[in-house]
Amino acid sequence: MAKAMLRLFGRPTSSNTQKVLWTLAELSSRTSFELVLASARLGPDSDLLCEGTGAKPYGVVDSDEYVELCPTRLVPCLVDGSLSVWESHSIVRYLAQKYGPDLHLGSIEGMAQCSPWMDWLLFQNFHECNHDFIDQIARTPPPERKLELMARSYEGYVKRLQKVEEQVARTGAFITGSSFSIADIVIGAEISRFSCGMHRWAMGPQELPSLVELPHLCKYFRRLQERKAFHEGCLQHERQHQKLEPLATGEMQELLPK
Ligand SMILES: N[C@@H](CCC(=O)N[C@@H](CS)C(=O)NCC(=O)O)C(=O)O
Repeated sequence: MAKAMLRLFGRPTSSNTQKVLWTLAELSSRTSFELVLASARLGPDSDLLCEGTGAKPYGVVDSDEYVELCPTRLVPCLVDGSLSVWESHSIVRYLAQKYGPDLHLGSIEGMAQCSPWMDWLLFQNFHECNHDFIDQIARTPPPERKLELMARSYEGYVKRLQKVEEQVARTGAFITGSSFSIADIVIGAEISRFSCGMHRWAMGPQELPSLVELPHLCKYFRRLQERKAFHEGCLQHERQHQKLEPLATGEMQELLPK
């Protein structure tokens, strides 16, 4: 059967876009896609925020055509034939349902196991810590970073990730149990950002906070790295975004720097 040809508006530096890129990598035998670089905040001229540097963003999101596809003018947005889907978790659910129901455990009941964790992530407002964390660590010149914002974001992540630590301690494998699912994609993308940001922070000049022990989350992060699609769709983009060297073949990233 011919592969479905999709169009994804987004940027690989966006953790919400990475959730979709990772899902598409999981589905690569069934779908192909074209990535259309789009953003109001970042662009080709600079890896820092355009609003701070005057650099040109990718754009696209400010066009009349884009608002027809995505009323919020944010990224990501997926176009599949005449249908456009926006909000990363909705896109991930759609792709799984249409092209790979095994990613939601193969049934409506499976979706009902995955979906609450995806809603939980949104309701916990990971965005609150993710936003300042990445803007400060990866997108602000090092001497201008605000340590108090970085420290608050770190604490925000740790507070929220304690629930994931408890859950993967219980399952001993993935978020909903023994099988990988879309719940792991959306949560894993947040953990990837957190981990890469902490490694970047460790490169200085700001001192790291004292790091908590999250032993089950460490194992879970390694388990996710056994998936090629995680590397291709998410981790390698985030490492590049955070100016971390590519991992050598078979090399594993530790959750937190030593
Ligand atoms: N809840 C939305 C949030 C979308 C969002 O905040 N996207 C960010 C990137 S992660 C964005 O579009 N930022 C502005 C830009 O790059 O123009 C989702 O999950 O898709």
